[in-house]
Amino acid sequence: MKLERSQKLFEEAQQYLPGGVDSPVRAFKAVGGTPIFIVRGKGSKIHDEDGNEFIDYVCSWGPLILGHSHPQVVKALKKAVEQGTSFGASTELEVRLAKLISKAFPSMEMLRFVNSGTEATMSALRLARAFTRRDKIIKFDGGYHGHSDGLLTKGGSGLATLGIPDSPGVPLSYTQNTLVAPYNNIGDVKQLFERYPGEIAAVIVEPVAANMGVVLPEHGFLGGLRQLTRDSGALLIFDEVITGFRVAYGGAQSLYNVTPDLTCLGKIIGGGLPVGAYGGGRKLMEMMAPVGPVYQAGTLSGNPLAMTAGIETLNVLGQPGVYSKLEEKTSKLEDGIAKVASEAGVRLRTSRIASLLTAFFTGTPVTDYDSAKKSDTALFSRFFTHLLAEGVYWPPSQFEAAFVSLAHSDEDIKRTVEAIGNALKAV
Ligand code: HOZ
Repeated sequence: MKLERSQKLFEEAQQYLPGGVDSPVRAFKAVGGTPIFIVRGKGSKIHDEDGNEFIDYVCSWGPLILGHSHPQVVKALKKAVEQGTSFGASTELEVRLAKLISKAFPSMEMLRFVNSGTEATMSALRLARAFTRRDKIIKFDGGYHGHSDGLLTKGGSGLATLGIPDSPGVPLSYTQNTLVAPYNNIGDVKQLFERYPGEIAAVIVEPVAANMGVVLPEHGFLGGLRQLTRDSGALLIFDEVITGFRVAYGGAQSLYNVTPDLTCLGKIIGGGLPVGAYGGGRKLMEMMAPVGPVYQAGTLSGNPLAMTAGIETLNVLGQPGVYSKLEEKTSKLEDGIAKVASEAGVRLRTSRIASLLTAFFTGTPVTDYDSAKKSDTALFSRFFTHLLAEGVYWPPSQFEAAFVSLAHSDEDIKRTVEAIGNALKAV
């Protein structure tokens, strides 16, 4: 595969952008080789600067659940762009998207739009601390909630990819109120509540962990968190930035039937444009300025282009049969991976919910970050490189999720399984 243009651009990019990228996982550091520079995407495919075509399983890390450049989204965006790109003032679009979200997530009676998942989780925690008048929070080892200071400890995603446990530049005082427990371990969470009675403001959790690879909550884990938080006057925050509108229209909370106090969303609700949101019950949300005293603001929040892409995306997702189609496609992919892995004699375990999937290169069950880390990352790197050469763009880290979109055809899945089979034989 020719990668001359990407190579040249990557060299040039490194002169101006640290590591040549604007987000670390894009740099292929965990897998080696040259990051591809993308020119365009259509449906399930992306095309790079050298004219290579790839079946895309990154899908912009989730938002492109309809695939790239979905005609309905593009048409609406073209119209919206002509009306103006940003006003720093309210539009009807914000009300329309908020209504759609609130209907899908009844726990979000009110919400506030922001520009990223990072902003959503950071703001939700501020609100939780203000509401409870407590400072400490609990997060989970390998959970990733964006890069705000207080959450940059024992994180997944790029931190896991690069093996960075805690980032320098974060004062100790910012993280000393962040308590960390292993995912799926309700006993340890209970112990933290016992150790710090009346001090914990909130538990923040990805209801399905998706930044240490996909790790499903074990039976009783989410319900246990709900019970512990309720009993101790703390809030439960679901970070559904990845799972929201992905694992089901109503997110993981609808699938697992556990209602959080606050929900953070991102990705899909902007249809590929920068967006995030946090929301919860009216009483809680009315603590936000200008109604209440908790401050949070943003010039581009509720941006008309992001709102437009979000509305169109949710309108398509709200049609009957969409989630069963996604389920069907992804289960075919998962079954295919299991089959070719066994044929190739490679120890590999898939972990999947709906159209979110990770293939862990390990023979032991993955239930938390420690078990995810048992994966053979060197083997994963070789797998990734072979797969790329076969025309499949898989997430460039063992600790990320692969995303299947509605645009992935049966032929794409078939070709992908063949390519994975070839890659597994080669490694
Ligand atoms: N795990 C991240 C998405 N939640 C990867 C994207 C990024 O950090 O650039």
